[in-house]
Amino acid sequence: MRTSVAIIGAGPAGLLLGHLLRAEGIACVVVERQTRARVESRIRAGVLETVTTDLLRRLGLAERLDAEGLIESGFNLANDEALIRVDVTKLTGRHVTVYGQTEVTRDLIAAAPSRDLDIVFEASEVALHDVDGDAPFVTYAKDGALQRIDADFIAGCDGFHGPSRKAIPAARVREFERVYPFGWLGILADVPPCHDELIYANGAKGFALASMRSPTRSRYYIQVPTTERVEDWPATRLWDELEARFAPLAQRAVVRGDPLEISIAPLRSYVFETMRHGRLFLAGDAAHIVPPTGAKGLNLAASDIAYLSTALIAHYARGDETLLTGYEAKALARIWKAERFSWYLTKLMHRFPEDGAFERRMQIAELDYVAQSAAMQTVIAENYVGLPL
Ligand code: RFL
Ligand code: PHB
Repeated sequence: MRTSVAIIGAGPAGLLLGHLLRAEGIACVVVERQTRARVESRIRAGVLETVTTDLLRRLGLAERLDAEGLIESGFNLANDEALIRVDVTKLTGRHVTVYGQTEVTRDLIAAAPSRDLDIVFEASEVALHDVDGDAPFVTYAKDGALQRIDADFIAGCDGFHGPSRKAIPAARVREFERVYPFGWLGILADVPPCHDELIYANGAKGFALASMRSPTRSRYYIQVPTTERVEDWPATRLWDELEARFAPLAQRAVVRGDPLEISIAPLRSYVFETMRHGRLFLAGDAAHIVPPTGAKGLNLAASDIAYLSTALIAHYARGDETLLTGYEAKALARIWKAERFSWYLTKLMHRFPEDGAFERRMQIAELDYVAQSAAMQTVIAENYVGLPL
């Protein structure tokens, strides 16, 4: 089979790119390792910047987002029992939207047939070939048969563990990484949230986050050592912990319910330079990871795709190569700023096992400063709503 752009991965990055290209009549195919059900049931991000919602709106795929998404005009940082509200709309004129990544993915997959976007699920042994030549191609196995897609370009949107990044020779690459000494233990449950806006709390027992998906669905996280296992955390233990953390901070009591999911996610900062090798372009988690503090991961995938789709469209519409040539520099400039903000907020809001009394006093002083300074709050707010494209 022959196409213009072979897209590897049906996460938010690959699906958005596929839709944006098809909207301009550019041929493309998305190749995904997992089943559709698996892709649609992954529970991840919850907070969307306008960069992300604007893309969905431009595609005419924001109907459910507009009906169900919660407009958030502020969020809270807590230092022990003191709540600091950051009024992002007052400070920036903008807002974020609470709408789960799961729902974004479902909306994009549901719309694929009517937009003539071909998604191949359950493709195994996906491999990239000749990415630095003139005729790159992708192979995969499906239902026992080997398939081949010849393309002008390959978009590696296959997340942190996919094969695309590995197709770039090590000699051309620089990697930057920080692994944090803790993870986030998360719970999702159909219970009303304890607060109308998110609370990122730095308490004596570490970080905790009260978030939500809707007025009837809550999402909570607590910081746990990387050695911890989900089996160590029956729901009752986790609810006890969340109640202790949020009772002094929240507008309402923490309501308990059967967990829809309990999981542990490790925290990492990671950037892979380069994002282009020949006719292969990387986007999203395939090229970078942020710790979830600040909710930048999905939104960075969306901004990469905003740049990459514009560049590919300019190539096909006008033979203009300048945006493709400039893709990496443009994407990395925004990525590094999101890396900085996620790292900053992670350091400010977590208890690091190696930290002593001095580092804790630094956190207290900084949070106290944030509480008193409109300038500091503006810096945090403009990063939280997302820096301009
Ligand atoms: P994804 O979503 O990982 O999608 C990549 C897709 O590629 C597929 N794939 C392959 N396909 C074909 N062949 C192969 N060999 C393949 N290998 C992998 C995968 O099955 C998948 O469908 O990357 P993308 O599109 O770049 O999107 C990035 C976001 O998903 C990610 O940044 C965020 O979810 C990160 N993240 C969070 N971000 C936030 O902003 N807020 C959060 O609360 C938040 N929570 C999370 C997260 C990521 C998590 N991970 C990665 C485990 C919680 C978790 C648990
Ligand atoms: C979530 O609701 O899952 C969420 C919200 C904010 C974050 C991370 C995760 O910073």
